[in-house]
Amino acid sequence: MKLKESRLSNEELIDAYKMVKEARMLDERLWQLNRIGKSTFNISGQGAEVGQVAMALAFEPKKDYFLPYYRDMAAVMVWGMNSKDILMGSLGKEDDPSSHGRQMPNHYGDKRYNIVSFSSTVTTQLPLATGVGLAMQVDKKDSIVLTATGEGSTAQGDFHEALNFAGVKKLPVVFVVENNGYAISTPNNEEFGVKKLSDRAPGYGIFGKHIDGHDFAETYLAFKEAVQHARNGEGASLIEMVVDRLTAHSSDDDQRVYRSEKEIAEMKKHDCVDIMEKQLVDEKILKESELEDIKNELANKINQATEDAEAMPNPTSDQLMTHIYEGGE
Ligand SMILES: Cc1ncc(C[n+]2csc(CCOP(=O)(O)OP(=O)(O)O)c2C)c(N)n1
Ligand SMILES: [Mg+2]
Repeated sequence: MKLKESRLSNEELIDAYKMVKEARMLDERLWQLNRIGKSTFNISGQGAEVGQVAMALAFEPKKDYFLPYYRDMAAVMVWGMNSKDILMGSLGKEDDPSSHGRQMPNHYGDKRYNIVSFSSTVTTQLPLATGVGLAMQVDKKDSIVLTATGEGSTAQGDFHEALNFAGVKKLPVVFVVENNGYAISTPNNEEFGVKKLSDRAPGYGIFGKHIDGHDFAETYLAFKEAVQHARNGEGASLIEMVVDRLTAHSSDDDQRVYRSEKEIAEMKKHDCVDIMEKQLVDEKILKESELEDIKNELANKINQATEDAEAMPNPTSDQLMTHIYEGGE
């Protein structure tokens, strides 16, 4: 679909693109920091930024809740976190809003924006999201809940428990499965027996949709529909969003061991960021030179955020047990 079919204004589309590009460039910086030994780990959303930004823009950050997973950097940035916040998490700084440097990098959480912290144990955020949805329903609040996971994680029992209960209670929860083709080295054909994961939605009595996360407008409109559904009291949704994983699973593996050179090269030919840039130019929303200006602006912004984050204090050993439990010192 054309970007303009999203019915967003040119200004809104340019802002969306800036978020996509900032997330991409920030992730590249996180890889550099890892490779020079300044951060311990990185797990990337490269290849999912367009889908994530389109998805998050369909919600009302601060009012709505988000229970993300580790690849959701672009989405948490739409929700309110900035580059310095993310960098402080990766560098384990005391002022890291996710966990004051106690969690692994990429484990996003931010009370200011209703982003709920999560565990490394995959899929555990889904039953929690169902619980937040139940709280919203019981308290008669208008807030709705977004939660995300990978497709491999749908094999966990938590997935079934969360969707079943959300279906029974008609809870205002939007479940997104970011299908990037792999669970570490395990490909889709060894992960599930259905054609599309969204085909499972009717089994839970909820709304389901399969979308291409490279297509900004299609993604935005699908999430708008799911959001409307939840706000109308019609219950939960399961959206399967097809994305790519342009990098290895994490900074600790090399995907060339389990994916062919040809497959990786083909995937890189349809990089979602390149697709969005081409659409912006083709639809005469931005000129090539303006894309270049945005890139330079963002490079300065990320350099400044890196400098600022590196200058922040590290946690000290006498604070080891603080920020671990709610109400703890
Ligand atoms: C319960 C559990 N089992 C295994 C792991 C190890 N693990 C971490 S990420 C991952 C792959 C998840 O794949 P997918 O759900 O497709 O998400 P992706 O990383 O591809 O985005 C695995 C197996 C874990 N963290 N938790
Ligand atoms: Mg996956």
